[in-house]
Amino acid sequence: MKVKLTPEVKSALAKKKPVVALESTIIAHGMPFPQNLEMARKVEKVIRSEGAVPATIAVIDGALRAGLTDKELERFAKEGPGILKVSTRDLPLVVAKKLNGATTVASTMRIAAMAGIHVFATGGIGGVHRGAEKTFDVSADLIEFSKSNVAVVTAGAKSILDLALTLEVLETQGVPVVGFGTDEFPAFFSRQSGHRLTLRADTAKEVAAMMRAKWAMGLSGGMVIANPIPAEHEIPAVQIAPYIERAIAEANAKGIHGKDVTPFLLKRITEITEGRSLTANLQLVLYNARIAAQIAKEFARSSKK
Ligand code: PSU
Ligand code: MN
Repeated sequence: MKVKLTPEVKSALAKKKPVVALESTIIAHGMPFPQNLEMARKVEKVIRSEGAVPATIAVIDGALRAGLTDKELERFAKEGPGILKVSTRDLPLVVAKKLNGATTVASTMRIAAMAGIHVFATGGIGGVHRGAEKTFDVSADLIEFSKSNVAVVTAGAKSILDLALTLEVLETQGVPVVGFGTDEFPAFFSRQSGHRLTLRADTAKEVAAMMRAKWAMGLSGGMVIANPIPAEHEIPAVQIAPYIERAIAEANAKGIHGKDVTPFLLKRITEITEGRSLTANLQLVLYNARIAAQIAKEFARSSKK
């Protein structure tokens, strides 16, 4: 099956120019309107300003798509949760029934890899939820990291997750988690989590070299490029922790489960912090997009050799 590309993305890939994939669940389910639309547009702008081509990924009328028009971005932002949240499990349904779907990190990685895009910028990745020893709630994002050859630039993961277990699952699957300018796994809103990393890169060039080395030896699967939120925008862990605890307690009390857990927690944290978390979220996504564009440029340069 082919991914439907916009002429811009198609031409960039044919000429081996840098392309950065973006997900659409963050637009439809990760942020409220109109901040989600502002984020989607700004992220594309940042990637262009760095000299790379943005390719937002989604399923539209059953077609796997890389590159959306501004009208399509607007539609996903406005319809929000009215659009299906589509992880890898859900791809067959939306394709067969010719539906629209907002892709998560997992399904975005898969479609990006099918299109030949190897760098992807997002906010936070899914992971092992707290209490997973009882609920078995482990995001399909982690499973896809063992399959698709895509480097994902993320501000780590929100502490709605059990970060220690998330890192263990990634390690088991042989997924490199590379601290970008850090020795610690960042916790999304906060630069620090207390979880040490063993891999570190300080430049985009170093990341591109690791990507090349990994795939050259047939070690298939993705990489996590853990890029801490800029210091001026961070919300220290001690401040955000009680809000996260409260949101998780509410989710448990309401019996929220399955694919609704993550969107529910994201929404409640935004409400509880009266939008402060949303500002931090926007800033870290923009910064991830910038670093992803730089990595895509270095990776494209090395593939031309
Ligand atoms: N974490 C965030 N923001 C997000 C998501 C996760 O901080 O928008 C979204 C991403 O699309 C991610 C998905 O792939 O939630 C994970 O959902 P689940 O936990 O149901 O696998
Ligand atoms: Mn889940």
